[in-house]
Amino acid sequence: MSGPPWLEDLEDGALETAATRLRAAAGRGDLAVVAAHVSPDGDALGGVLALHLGLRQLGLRTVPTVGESPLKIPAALAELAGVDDLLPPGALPPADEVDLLITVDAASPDRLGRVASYLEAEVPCLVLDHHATSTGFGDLRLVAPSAAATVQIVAELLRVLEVPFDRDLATCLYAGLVTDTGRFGYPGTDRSAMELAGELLEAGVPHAELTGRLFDTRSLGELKLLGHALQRLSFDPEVALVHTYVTHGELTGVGLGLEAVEAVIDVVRTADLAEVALVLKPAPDGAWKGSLRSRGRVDVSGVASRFGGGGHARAAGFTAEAEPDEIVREVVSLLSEA
Ligand SMILES: [Mn+2]
Repeated sequence: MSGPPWLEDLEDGALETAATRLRAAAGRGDLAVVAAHVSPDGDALGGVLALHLGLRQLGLRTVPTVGESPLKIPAALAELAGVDDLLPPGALPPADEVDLLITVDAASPDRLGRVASYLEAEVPCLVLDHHATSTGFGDLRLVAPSAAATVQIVAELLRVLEVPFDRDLATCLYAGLVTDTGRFGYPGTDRSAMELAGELLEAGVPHAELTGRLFDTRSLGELKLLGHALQRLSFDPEVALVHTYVTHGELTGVGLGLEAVEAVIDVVRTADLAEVALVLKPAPDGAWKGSLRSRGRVDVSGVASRFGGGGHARAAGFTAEAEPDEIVREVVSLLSEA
């Protein structure tokens, strides 16, 4: 069997170079900070924790982190092995004590939050990612836009390093795989993703329990928030855009943080007539954050990038300093140009 097709995206020998460097770093007892993007999803967090668990076995000292504080881990991911080792940015070692920064699923330095300061301090950086919009930061890049999930790249790197997938490590990888493939429903899902899933199941991943927690479990607050968002759902037939927003008051009213809005877009985008879905949520400084989803005909990363954001063709995000109705008008106008 040949390797996964997305390996073609990597520069020749990059995987082996990364493995060689990590082995050498482990031999020296180096310290590596392993960082997910802020507001981590299953792919980012699962990838970070899998690297943390796996590279530790080689002898590398690893510090898993997310560059934001307070760190809010989605409840479904809170039981992954290694979660308790995550350090908040304020507790991270100073740059002169860190030998390597490893970033997971982050397309640009600003997605790293406070961890980006290591880049400014010129700490060597290994990038693992699958965003086509990756900005090109880092010294050694394992970036494969055709991979369905970053954890596939993590798994391949650990395989080259001959790190065995035990149940805990496999569960971290699986959490990323099942999240970023949309339970193996998104178009990026290919044989290589399915084969990795099979291998991880064989390693003992409790997949029914994990996917139940990830996809079929909501708090009452989340359901009430969904109610608010659906109450004001709007549809623009001209550009087949379904859109809504969630206010700060609604979030505090149900005792939830901004990360709870992620689940809203997953329901809103199921609208049958919609090609594109947009959900806005309040950003800290009076601005609004937009999440865009496309059924595939429209590349929403293009729309997001016009606001200074980014993402994938089918899922992208941005921040805008305008009122929700103005942002919607702008999105409609960008979509009608497309
Ligand atoms: Mn991802």
